[in-house]
Amino acid sequence: MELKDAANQLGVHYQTAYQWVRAGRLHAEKIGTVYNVNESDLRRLINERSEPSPPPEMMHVRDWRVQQEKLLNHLLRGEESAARAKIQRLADGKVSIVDICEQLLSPVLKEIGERWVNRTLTIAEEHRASAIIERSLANLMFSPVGRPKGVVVVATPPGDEHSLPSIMATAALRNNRWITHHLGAQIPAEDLVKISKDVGATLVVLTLTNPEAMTSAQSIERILDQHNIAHLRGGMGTKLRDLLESVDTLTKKD
Ligand code: B12
Repeated sequence: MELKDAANQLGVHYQTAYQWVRAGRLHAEKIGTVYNVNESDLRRLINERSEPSPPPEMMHVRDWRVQQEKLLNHLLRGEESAARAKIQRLADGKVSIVDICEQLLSPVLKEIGERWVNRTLTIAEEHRASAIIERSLANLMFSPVGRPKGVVVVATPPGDEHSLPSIMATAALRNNRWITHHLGAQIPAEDLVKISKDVGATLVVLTLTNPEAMTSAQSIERILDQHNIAHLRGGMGTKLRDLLESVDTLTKKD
């Protein structure tokens, strides 16, 4: 049959089928000015195309420092689309959320913190970068198939405005089959207790970045203890892998 008819059966434009012939993907014989395709070659390609496409290959990041520098530059210039595309590509390449946070986002945030302290970066520039990262993280949260392991509430104690670590903790937990209620920053203790009971939380995860909010964190922990609600706290420099391990250990005990 002629290539144009084969293209119809394949459901593609003639030019696409022609490209496939040129690339050797579809065998065709040129007779005069017309390409002819035989039935069995066409069937083979139709079958091949109906196979489910393989999952995307796992991306291997050769040098995180290069990635960090590129992301930092996008963030400093306020190039949101480019920054988000960069982070999303890693997630699409099956790089774990823990690696994305700890190998890429946290080091970049730390660099932003240094520049802010040295006054080579304004608060506005820091806020813009933090907000872009926050929006990128929202896209990386998914709930994988499989039985949920339990329910976790994630919050930041009053007095601490650093919301990003709690978003990272939420993303890591959610992607590891925990139903996660993310409350963000400045949550009063009594509200935290109420919502934790309402959702039947297995435990509460507190993130503490501002050391000045330590007393407030400890006071929340005492209140959670009074209500027999299990809790874990992570702070600056603690690792998401440890969080996931601790949470899993807690459930195994149940
Ligand atoms: C962005 C930022 C802000 C933003 C926050 C915006 C936002 N939406 O989050 C704003 C502008 C609000 C802010 C304010 C302040 N900030 Co600030 N901030 C930062 C900055 C640049 C990034 C913070 C961040 O997200 N870091 C990256 C995090 C994700 O990395 P991480 O800490 O290792 O986090 C891991 C753990 O938390 C772990 N984790 C999370 N949950 C759990 C749970 C468990 C159980 C476990 C095991 C682990 C775990 O996962 C994370 C990823 O691995 C840092 C610089 C830095 N070095 O981090 C300064 C920094 C934290 N800020 C600092 C300061 C001083 C302040 C202010 C006091 C400044 C001021 N004078 O007003 C205020 C405090 C306001 C308040 N009341 O809280 C200091 C803190 C220094 C200190 N240790 O005392 C830093 C380090 C800057 C610096 N170099 O001086 N900040």
